[in-house]
Amino acid sequence: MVNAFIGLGSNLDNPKAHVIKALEELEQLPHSQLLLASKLYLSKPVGPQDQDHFINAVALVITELEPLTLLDELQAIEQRHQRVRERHWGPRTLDLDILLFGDQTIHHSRLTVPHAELPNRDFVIGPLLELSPNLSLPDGTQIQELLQSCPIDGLISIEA
Ligand code: A4P
Ligand code: MG
Repeated sequence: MVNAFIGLGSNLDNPKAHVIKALEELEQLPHSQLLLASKLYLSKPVGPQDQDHFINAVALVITELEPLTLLDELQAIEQRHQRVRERHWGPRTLDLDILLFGDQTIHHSRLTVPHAELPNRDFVIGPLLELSPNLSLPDGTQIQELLQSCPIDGLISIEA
């Protein structure tokens, strides 16, 4: 069993509802249990600025799935939310990213773990710290330390 942190993001078509629904779907992941979910956060878009703010959250699941099988499951959930891939870092109904998979480092054509952008995104670091203040990356970096190079900027926690 491995603890996996999953990032959720949406900025299209009632983003809050997409994220709440996705958290419910994470409860149904096979061979897994949803342990914790962060608050929902309103965040400024990273990437193209001509798009709406995002709703972001992070979930902690404990799973027996292999990392690529977990990715398949998450992509199936994205598909159910009519996820269409348009612009890189552009608007989306639902984005599910594997942020951390235990203390594993994975370099696969379909999967990079820790998520490559984790250290640069306050909307990931903030909820990770909410769930697990002493969390560290596989290389030993404390998540807390990431705040020095990526301070929280305009991240607002909202009522679910
Ligand atoms: N992939 C590789 N590693 C992973 C991983 N750790 N978790 C591959 C999930 N997928 C991973 O992803 C493309 C491919 O990445 C997948 O097929 C998978 O095999 P995608 O989400 O379809 O593509 P994308 O959106 O073009 O790029 P990317 O880099 O995944 O975008 P991100 O990093 O997900 O960023 N601003 C705010 N405020 N909040 C956001 O949530 N999100 C994005 C998208 C941009 N700006 C944002 C937010
Ligand atoms: Mg993604």
